[in-house]
Amino acid sequence: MRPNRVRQCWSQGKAAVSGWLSIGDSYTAEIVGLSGVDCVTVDLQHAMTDISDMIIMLQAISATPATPFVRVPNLEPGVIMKALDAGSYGIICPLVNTVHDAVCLVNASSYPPLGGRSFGPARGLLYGGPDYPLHANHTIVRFAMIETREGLAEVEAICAVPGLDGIFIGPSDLGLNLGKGTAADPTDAEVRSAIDHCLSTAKAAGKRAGLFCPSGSVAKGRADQGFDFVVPNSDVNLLKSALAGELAAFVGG
Ligand code: 3PY
Ligand code: MG
Repeated sequence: MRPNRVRQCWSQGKAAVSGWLSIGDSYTAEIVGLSGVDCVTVDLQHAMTDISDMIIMLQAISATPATPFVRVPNLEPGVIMKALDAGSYGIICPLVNTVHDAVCLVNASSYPPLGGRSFGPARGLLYGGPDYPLHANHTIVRFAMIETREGLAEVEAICAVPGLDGIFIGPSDLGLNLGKGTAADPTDAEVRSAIDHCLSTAKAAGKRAGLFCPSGSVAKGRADQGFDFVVPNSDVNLLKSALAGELAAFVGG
């Protein structure tokens, strides 16, 4: 089976860097996949994307060295299985608040005996290779998103769920749930200590930790701190900030 570059980074002791696609388009997916990132995550939760967009985006990512991941819209087994059948090598599942949620995530993303994923790997076979069914369970990466008070309170038990590879922190939702608004101020002491607590809990359980970052420099700091999977912002945010910078230069110049 084609290897998962995220796991390859981890076996070399490095953090994996993922692009983040909010624009439902194959050309953008190809550009981000060729940018030098290890992974590209197609966002189905907040992005303007649907399942048909996801399939052509995964096809475009296949033409690049980056490994494709999908952030599913919710903890719905049918969508998780469809993303995997379409060739995603990783599932990032939002709003995992309980051990039961984490067990459902592992169950939907793993073939028996580990879980209850239904057989029909479709594009997974084309992207992964004919031995996909034999190796899918230990090649795919499963991240449970910790981004609520409930999830934070349960993080230790969630990290102990067998088959779960790690947790992925959503700083905006976490900040919102901690009463800090949506700005996800990275300097806020409570948010910072919640993020540090998630990281140390994941590490103590032998699990991986990832998070969404506002920039490459924040992502580098988080990787140095011990995070295993970092996202240096999304296509949409990067496009907006690059264009704002160019317009400011135009107006200023
Ligand atoms: C959050 O910050 O809440 C996220 O879900 C990041 O993608
Ligand atoms: Mg979120």
